[in-house]
Amino acid sequence: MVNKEAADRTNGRGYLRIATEEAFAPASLLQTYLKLANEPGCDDPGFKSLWGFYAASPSARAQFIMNGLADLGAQRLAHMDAAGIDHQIIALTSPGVQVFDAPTGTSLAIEANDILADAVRAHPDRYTGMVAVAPQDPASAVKEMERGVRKLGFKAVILNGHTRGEYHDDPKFWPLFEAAEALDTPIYLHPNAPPKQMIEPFLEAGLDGAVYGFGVDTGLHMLRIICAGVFDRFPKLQFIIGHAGEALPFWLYRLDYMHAATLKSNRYPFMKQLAHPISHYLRNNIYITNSGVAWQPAIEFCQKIIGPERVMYAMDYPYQYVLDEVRLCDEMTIPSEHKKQFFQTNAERVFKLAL
Ligand code: 1DF
Ligand code: MN
Repeated sequence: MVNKEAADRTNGRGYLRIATEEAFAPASLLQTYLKLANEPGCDDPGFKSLWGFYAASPSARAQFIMNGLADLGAQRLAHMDAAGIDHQIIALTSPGVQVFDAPTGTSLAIEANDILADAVRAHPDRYTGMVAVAPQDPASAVKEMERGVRKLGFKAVILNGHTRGEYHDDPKFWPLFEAAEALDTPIYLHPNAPPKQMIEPFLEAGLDGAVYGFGVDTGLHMLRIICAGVFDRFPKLQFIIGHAGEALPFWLYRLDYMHAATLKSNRYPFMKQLAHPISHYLRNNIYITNSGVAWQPAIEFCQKIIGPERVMYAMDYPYQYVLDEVRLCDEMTIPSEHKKQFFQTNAERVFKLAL
């Protein structure tokens, strides 16, 4: 429906700006992160590197992020207004509750979801929530997904990278995928630092974080899920990945060629024949956001490779709160229909928004 009021709300721009990978964390959880990162027994070097830094550093960047994460009120809204962001799709920051033991993770997910739900109820025109879950206990994770979608009105599920060193292509996690498909709710596969078995060469070069490790690990994780046959089993399931598709669109030609060649030569007896080439799943089961990549060549390339109906805007607040990036995206020299899909209508459809 095109109503006049909605047109006015864009100040003549012609589209609302909906940011789709925005983060929050209860202040108490951030303190729990700090405690865990400092425990000698903490067996997750990526977590130590990430939260040992942000939760303790006096740097302006860390302070801004810590304040921004915990605030779901006036400060966040003022920052959105200053950047011209009409609406945020908000998720519990990485690694969510996936770093804890199962009972702790399960109860912290419920607590975080309740806090986010209160904020969404207070500002339904500005915020939409994603459900945090503890895949450590798949059965309770499914229950929390159902509660999040049906009772709290959340519109997606957030998965932050590996769960205690395990990737979610493991069949024990497939009940989550079955539930997401049944609920018709997309899963945002958000980065975390690489797990212990992968992180060492990243860490020793200072490249484990958002600079590179996040993207490498998340691209790998998405590919593992595709190659395990998850979308053949759940063909309606939709994932969302950020950071211009974690480089997968750029790799797509080679992925299709080499995956087929590897299968054909029977190199790995366990490797599954898929119903389609990898590119099919990118074009039918995966949405991409430009979180952290306010860069026309990358955005346009994603639109060209997987379709303008599958590429959405994200700011990655508070990690990349850069006002000039919104301007850069506004000024992209792409067809105005594609820009409206990018900033507004794709997100409205994917997250079932009624703004
Ligand atoms: C960072 C970046 C941290 C992103 C994040 O969550 C995050 C960072 C802990 O810069 O350390 O979500 N990001 O998505 O780019
Ligand atoms: Mn992010």
